[in-house]
Amino acid sequence: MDLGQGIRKALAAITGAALVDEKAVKAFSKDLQRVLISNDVEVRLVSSLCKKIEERILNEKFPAGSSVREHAVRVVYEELCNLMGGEAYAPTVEKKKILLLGLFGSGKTTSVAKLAKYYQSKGLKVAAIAGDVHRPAAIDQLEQVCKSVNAGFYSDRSHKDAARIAKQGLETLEPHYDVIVVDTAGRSAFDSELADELKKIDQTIKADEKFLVISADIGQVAAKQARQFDEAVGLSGVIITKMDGSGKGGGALSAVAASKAAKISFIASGEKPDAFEAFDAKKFVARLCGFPDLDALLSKAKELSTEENLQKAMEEGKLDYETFLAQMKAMKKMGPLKQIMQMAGAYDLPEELVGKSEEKMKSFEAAIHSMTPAERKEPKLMKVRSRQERVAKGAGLKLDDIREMTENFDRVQKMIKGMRGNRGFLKGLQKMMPGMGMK
Ligand SMILES: Nc1nc2c(ncn2[C@@H]2O[C@H](COP(=O)(O)OP(=O)(O)OP(=O)(O)O)[C@@H](O)[C@H]2O)c(=O)[nH]1
Ligand SMILES: [Mg+2]
Repeated sequence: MDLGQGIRKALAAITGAALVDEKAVKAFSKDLQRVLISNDVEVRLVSSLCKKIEERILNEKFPAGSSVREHAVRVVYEELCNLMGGEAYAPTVEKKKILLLGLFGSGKTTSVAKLAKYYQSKGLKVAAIAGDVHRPAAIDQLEQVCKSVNAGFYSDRSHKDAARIAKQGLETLEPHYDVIVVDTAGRSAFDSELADELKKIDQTIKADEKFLVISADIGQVAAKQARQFDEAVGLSGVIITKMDGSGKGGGALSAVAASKAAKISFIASGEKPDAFEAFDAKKFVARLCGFPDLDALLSKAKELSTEENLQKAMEEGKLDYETFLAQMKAMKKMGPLKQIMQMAGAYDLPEELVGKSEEKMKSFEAAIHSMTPAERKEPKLMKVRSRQERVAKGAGLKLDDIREMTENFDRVQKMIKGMRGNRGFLKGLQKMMPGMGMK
């Protein structure tokens, strides 16, 4: 089971219980243990976490005016945040040299594109140097990656001295670019040869950031890797990739956090360059628990779309047919809709709602254009059969199409309301997520 799904299911023992008593808390704790262990979180971390959660829920005083349910959820949320590393990483936006390290196939080269997009979105110019000299194909791969995101690229296929290439690359690129990422060769296991090569590159280029790239699917072993690389070259952060495909992401994150070798800087949850974000344990856990991360959603929406209506609808938690249309259009533009919805905390969204085809969108659009301004503003009106018939006729559609649209509308509206309606839960999160517009 997906970690978030498991946690939300376990949480139901508390949020859905008639009485949050010792029995309910113990039942929750047991479920949570099972979920975390199946996500490869280290057993000792799990048992101390669960003990602490039980202890705090049952014994800690909570503010008057809040319910024991809210208190319990807050405790779970806080303790999971601690497990996943606590503080958020805020990458500095300035000129810098980044060295990427990691074992074979961990996602280094792919992460170059992601980092490039990330820093480009902050207004910096990014280029990469091909420091993986052992495989010619690796140089081609990086060149392609750079092209795909409009990043600068440097390689030298005439020799295999990675440190020298990195140095020459820097001299060539530094006058023209702000952020320079050096991709390096992986190895199947950490050894002294790899450590020496990385040390040499690092001494030559004097990297400002050294990111170890780790695939989430190694789970808790990530801690050992982080320690080894940190001892060898000194890490400034860890990038955990493949959070999407792995059932061990929680294990990897918590192990790296517990190792104290380095902070988790970024997480990647897909192959595409934009499936990447600076790691913030609070946001991550909020999402796992099913709290909407409207903040991330809004900033993503802002980045990708100028549809102000969408933001307004999200901010106000209110939807009419105009905002609905704008929202659907914006979502199409944003690409992988599911990911966006997941960012909004709507993890378990029915597929048919998120995967609307272009054709369907067009017919919805035609229908909305056939509505009167009053109908657009007052969605209730569209429940009336005679209105549905008129709109269907006007838009050249069947009555069923209109029904489908109104049903979809209701679901999206319900979802937005749900995301914002749970004020009890959200009160405590307000401070953490400014910009949610909660009162
Ligand atoms: N699903 C998923 N796949 C990823 C992610 N990051 C990387 N991959 C895939 O993992 C594979 C290896 O990625 P690379 O970036 O080539 O890894 P590398 O560390 O450069 O590998 P070497 O250079 O061989 O050491 C590729 O097929 C990527 O598309 C991710 O976050 N999610
Ligand atoms: Mg590579």
